[in-house]
Amino acid sequence: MTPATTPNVNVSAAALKNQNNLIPRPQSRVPAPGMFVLTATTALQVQTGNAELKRIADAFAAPLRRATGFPLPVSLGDDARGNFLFTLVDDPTLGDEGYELRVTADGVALRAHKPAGIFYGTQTLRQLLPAPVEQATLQTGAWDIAAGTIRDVPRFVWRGTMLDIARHFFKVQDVKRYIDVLAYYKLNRLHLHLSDDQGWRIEIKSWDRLATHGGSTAVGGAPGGYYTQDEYRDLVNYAAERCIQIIPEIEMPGHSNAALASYAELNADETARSVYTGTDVGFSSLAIDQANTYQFVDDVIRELAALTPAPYIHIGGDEAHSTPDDAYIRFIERVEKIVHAHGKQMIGWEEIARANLSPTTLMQQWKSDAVADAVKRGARVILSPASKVYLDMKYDPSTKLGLDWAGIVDVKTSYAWEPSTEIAGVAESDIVGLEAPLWSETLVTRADIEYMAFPRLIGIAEIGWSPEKNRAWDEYKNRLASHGARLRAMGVNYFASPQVPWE
Ligand code: IFG
Repeated sequence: MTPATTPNVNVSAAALKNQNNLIPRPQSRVPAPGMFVLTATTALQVQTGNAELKRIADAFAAPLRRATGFPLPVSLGDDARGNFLFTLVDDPTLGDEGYELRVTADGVALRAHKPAGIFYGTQTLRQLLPAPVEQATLQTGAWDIAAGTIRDVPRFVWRGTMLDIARHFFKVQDVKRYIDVLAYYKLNRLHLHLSDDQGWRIEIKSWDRLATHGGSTAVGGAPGGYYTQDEYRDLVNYAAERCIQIIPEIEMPGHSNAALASYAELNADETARSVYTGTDVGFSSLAIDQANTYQFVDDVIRELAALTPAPYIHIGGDEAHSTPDDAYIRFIERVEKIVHAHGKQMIGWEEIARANLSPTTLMQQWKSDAVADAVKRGARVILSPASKVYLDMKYDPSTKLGLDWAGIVDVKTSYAWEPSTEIAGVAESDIVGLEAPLWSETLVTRADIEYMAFPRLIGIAEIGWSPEKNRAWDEYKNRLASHGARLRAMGVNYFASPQVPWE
């Protein structure tokens, strides 16, 4: 039996292929001869005393045990006893999310400056293993990992997607499954659109009718629903364990019919609006010059801030067609002060750029270059160009789900664009990152969410994480093609776009 350290152990073609098909593409990857083979004696080891690393290692090992049938014990210790070593090192060049992964025939060494880097290294390890590793049942293997060194650091800090919970409501369990796939592709922000004209989806204890009445229905009269604060905390914690920050959005002053239907006194004419199940936009507005409007905003922001570990709260601000311009600007500037008073920074859709705001407020670009002015005043931007990354846009005219007001967004369109040149006057240094909104006017089930999100969101995750240089659709589409087997193994209802040579 040749000793396992023989350097010229052949690497299996499958292992090499997996190493070539990673998404997001790593910043640097140097293959080496040989491979590490997972076996019944493989043991994982976490440096002593780091509970978060132990949790990440356990979360990585659990699905591997299920698919391989191997015990894969996780122990604490600093010697090199285990052949899977997870350690934190003092290497600031790896930043908060970067990692270095070294694979040899003898073992795997995963190092990072922060725990999130170890988490992201384990997502890469999952992709280095064959697709059946993602199955929930025992598979035959073999479980080869090609040798080599990967050093990987993300390009943008903000790599996200938005899920519209307001037009249609989605249960915690559905959102958790969605989070699983987002984390697998190293996305780290999930913006939840929690209120709109058609629904209010988060319990606010000081204004309880917002959820109980404002959350009672949905577009087309579909069942309503809302998250209790405990359910919301559970979602926030689930996401945080997968290095995803939940960013809550409460829409104001427009897109506010659900609130105006819940409390008569919030309306200028003291008359509660009816709940709304259509899909028009721009017809609602909070009463800008009423004192109780700001009590409402303050109470909602206070309770939401207490539920939000992330440093940001999103206050919407888009399509306030029923709010006079000067009143809108006064309102946005006053709300920013309320958000700051509750210890959070503010995010708003691009329309808020008209107001005079703190440079810490993030502008979310979606359909114009309005943010270019704000950038001159020091604002930073989240890019969400509707014509590129609105996941509710149809893939092609025959797509049953979705809309097409921003055009048809096929898989290539959502990948073949470059953030640093997307908006004139908005350079790389002005961009905190990108986010792909998925509006749910036409989506009812988790399968609908997955169909519209995948595979486009996978390419967007690559744009957010991978280096700009050499990024090209003709190369990427072949890597994406190999992920069909992974998505199928995870049970994801993705759209098998004819633009991709799926395997
Ligand atoms: N624009 C509206 C959304 C939604 C969307 C559907 C923004 C910021 C069209 N506002 O996108 O509420 O209706 O594609």
